[in-house]
Amino acid sequence: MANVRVGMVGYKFMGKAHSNAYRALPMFFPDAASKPVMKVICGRDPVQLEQARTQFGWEQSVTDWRELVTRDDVDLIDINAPSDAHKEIALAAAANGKHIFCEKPLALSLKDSREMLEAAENAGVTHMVGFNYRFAPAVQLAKKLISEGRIGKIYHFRGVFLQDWIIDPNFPLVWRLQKEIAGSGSHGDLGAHVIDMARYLVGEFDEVIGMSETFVKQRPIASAMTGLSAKGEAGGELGDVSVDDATVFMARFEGGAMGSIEATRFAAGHRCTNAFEINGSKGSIKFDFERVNELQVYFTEDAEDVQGFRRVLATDPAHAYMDAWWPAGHTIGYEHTFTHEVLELMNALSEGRQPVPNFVDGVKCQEVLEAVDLSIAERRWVKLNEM
Ligand code: 4PW
Repeated sequence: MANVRVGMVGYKFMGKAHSNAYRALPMFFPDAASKPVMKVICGRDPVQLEQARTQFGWEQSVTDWRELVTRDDVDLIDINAPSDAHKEIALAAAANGKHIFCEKPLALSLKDSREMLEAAENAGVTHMVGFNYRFAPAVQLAKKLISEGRIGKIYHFRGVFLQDWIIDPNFPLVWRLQKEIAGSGSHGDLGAHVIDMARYLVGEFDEVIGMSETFVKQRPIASAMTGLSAKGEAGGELGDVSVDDATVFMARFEGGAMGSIEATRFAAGHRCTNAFEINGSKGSIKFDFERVNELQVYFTEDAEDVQGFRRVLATDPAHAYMDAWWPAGHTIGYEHTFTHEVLELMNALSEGRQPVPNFVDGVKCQEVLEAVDLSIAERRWVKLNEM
C-alpha cells in the first residue's frame, strides 16, 4: 500500500499534532513502507476548518464525518474528535472498510471500546490507538533495557501524569470537564497514558484500588476561547464539573510487581509531568517527559565506587528513530513521538499487520480505568478479571 489516503476528524490540539506527523514522515522517514496523503480534514466550524486545512496542508475539507467515512478516495480515518464521538465514527469507518487511527482514551466506556474492537476485527481493518508516549526514544530504551533483563525482576512501577491547567476555579467548564463528552477527567485523559506505559513496560494489571477527587465542583459555563459566557459576561453562570480533577490508585501486576499511579490537573507547577520510575532486582530506570530525551539509569552491577543514577541522552544513532532526525546530541520533542507512531501505523498497513498499540491495548486500558472506578465506588480491591 504505497500511499495511504487519510481522512482526519478534528483540527484542534490532536488534529494539529497528527497533521504535523503526516507532513514530517516523508521528509524524515523516506523509507517508510507507506506514505500518508493528507486528503480530507473534517470539522464542524467551516471558518476554523478552512483555516486549519490551509495551515496544516490538507487537500480538501468536509464538515460531516458521515460523508468522510464513505469516500472512495479515503483509506484511513483518523479520529481526533472529543471522546464521545470516537465510537460512532469508528463503527461507521469499520462498516465502510476504512482503517482506523483513534486518539486515547479509545471510548467513553469499556463496553463501547469492546464494541469498537469487535467492529474493527470483523471488518478486517487496521486499528491503532494514540498512546504516543511509547514512541519517545528514551522510552524505547527503557523497553529495551527491561526486555534484555538489565534491571532484573521488576518490583515497583511508580507513574505520574501531573498538570495544573485548571487550578484557577474561574477556568471555564470545557468539554474535558464534562463526563458525557470526555468520559472522565484526569483519570482517562492523563491516567490512560500512565496505564498504557505501565502495561507496555511492566505487563498486565492484576488488581487495583483507587481514590479520586473533584476539588472545584462548579465552574463558569463559558467559552474556553474567550472565558466569557454566552452573553459575553466574564464568568457567567456556573455548571457542575462531572469528572475527577485527580485520581490516584495502587495496583498489583500479574508478574507480582507493585504499582502506584497518579493523575491530576491540580499539581501546581507541573505543566506536563508524565514520569515513571521502575525498580528492579538489578537496577532502576527513571523517565520524565519534561526531559523527554533523557533516561536515568542505575545498575547494581556497576562498580561500587561509581554506583549511582546516571543520565543517558537518548539521541544517538543507537537509540530508536534518532538516525532519521539529527546528529547525536540534537534533541527532539513532543511532536516527534507522533511522527514515530505514524511511522508504526504506515509500516503496519504496508506489512498487513496490526500496529502496536492497537484497539486491543485501548480496551485493556479501558478495563483498568473502569476497574479503578469500580474500586472507588465499592471501596475495595478490584481484580481485572472481574471486568
Ligand atoms: O498527551 C496529551 C497531553 O499533551 C494528552 O493526551 C492530553 O493532552 C492531556 O494533556 C495533553
